[in-house]
Amino acid sequence: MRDAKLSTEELTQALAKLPDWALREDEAAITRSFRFANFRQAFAFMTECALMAEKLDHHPEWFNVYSRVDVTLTTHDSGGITRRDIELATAMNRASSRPD
Ligand code: H2B
Repeated sequence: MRDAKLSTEELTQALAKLPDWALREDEAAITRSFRFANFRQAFAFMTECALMAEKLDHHPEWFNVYSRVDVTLTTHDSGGITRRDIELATAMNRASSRPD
């Protein structure tokens, strides 16, 4: 079943709990740039997120250069932001703040 896109109010509430995430200009995705100390840490984060993404069956769009990981979350099947993006963003925040 396709998830419903979040309403403006639901989105505002969800983003209030994700202060490091921004709404993309077209309002169809949320974005965050993660910074790490080095490539090893950035890649460890990506590895953990990749496993989480498989479990959630929800996958990030991302771009990595050295210690930086730029993430875009959107639900392709729904053409916008759904609860799945909020769940994955929350899980990615947690993964980024875990010690090695
Ligand atoms: N990830 C994201 N970001 N959006 C989706 O709509 C999506 C996904 N759909 N991962 C899933 C996979 C779907 O294609 C499979 C068949 O469940």
